[in-house]
Amino acid sequence: MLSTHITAAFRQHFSSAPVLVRAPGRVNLIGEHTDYNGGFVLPAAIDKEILFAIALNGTSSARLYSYDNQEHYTTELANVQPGQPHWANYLKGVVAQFQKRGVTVPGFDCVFGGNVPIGAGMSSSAAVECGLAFALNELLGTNLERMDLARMAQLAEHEFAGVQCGIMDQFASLFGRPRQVVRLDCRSLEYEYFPFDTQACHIVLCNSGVKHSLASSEYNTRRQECEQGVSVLQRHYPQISSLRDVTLQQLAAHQSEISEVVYRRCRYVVEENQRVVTACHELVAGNLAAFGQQMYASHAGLRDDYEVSCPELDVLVEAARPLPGVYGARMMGGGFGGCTINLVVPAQVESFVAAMKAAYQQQLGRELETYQTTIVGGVQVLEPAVVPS
Ligand code: GAF
Repeated sequence: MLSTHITAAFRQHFSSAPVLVRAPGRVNLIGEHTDYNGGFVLPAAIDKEILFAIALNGTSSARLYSYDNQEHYTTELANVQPGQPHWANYLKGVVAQFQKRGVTVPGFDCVFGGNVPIGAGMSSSAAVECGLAFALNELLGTNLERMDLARMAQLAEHEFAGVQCGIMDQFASLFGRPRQVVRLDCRSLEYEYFPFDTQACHIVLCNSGVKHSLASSEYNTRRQECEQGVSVLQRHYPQISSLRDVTLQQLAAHQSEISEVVYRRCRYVVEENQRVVTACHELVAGNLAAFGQQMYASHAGLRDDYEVSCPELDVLVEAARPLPGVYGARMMGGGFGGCTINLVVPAQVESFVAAMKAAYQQQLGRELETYQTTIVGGVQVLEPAVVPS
């Protein structure tokens, strides 16, 4: 069991009894690239997780150990800075957020590791950030609210990983509830849970195995393009603060003032927000087929207008579409690789997985990894595993 391994590794590398914290990755059913546009998302925390064992160490350093990389990293807490791309940046970024809030972070030891696949669009980085933020909050007794921790984890990603992400991933990791998806209004930060029974409708992720190195820079570019669109529209509609406020009619009325690319980016976001709202109605009505149609439309927008898909993801969505028992499929997360998310009738999951693996092999000569996920609760403290000494 993962908790036994992480606790044992902590015992091996450090002393004292650690606090154990579990932080999940996430799926997002619909609402992609809407979070940083003040819009809606519909994520859930999943049974892929990062575990942390953490304890104060009486020094002035954070002594970190990545179980998955079998690698140590030590940083002086008086001088926490982002460095070259490295796993420690996500952790240092969180420490820096506590310090920015005036919290003195004393020396601590931390072992972390898990099974959220990296670069697969399941938010392994948010799980790392949220896990440490939650663990430090416990350890230091800072009593910060979960939403504060989500914001701090998001800022860690901005300032120490260089990705100007929205708040969806950190929110999902911290606010997940078993067997429920959650619609978040990313502007007001109000949220509503909706039941989602993964016994009745399976969530199957198909990992393209692709991770394009341009993903972070293209992500930041998309964000800037959306902001450009907003600034043009604000000249006409001063009340607009984000694409969330824009209608397709307003956008169309000022198309000539916006570059063709920026126009398409904005159109996608405006339509995607509407799709989340519609999809939630379908979910409440129990109409998964109609929900799935919104997913296909989301993928088309991400591919054609937002241009964050890639050939491998497109192959996976098109391969899924005609298969029996598939309600819907789309790329998930930031894009340029990672996974597609597929909603599949339970009785058809086995044949779905076999057909998808065959199609991916046949069309692209690549092995396909798939995961059936269940929806779990958000970040929590676990009972430390009992490890024989
Ligand atoms: C990444 C980001 F981290 C999220 O904030 C979100 O924008 C997502 O891409 C796209 O919906 O996961």
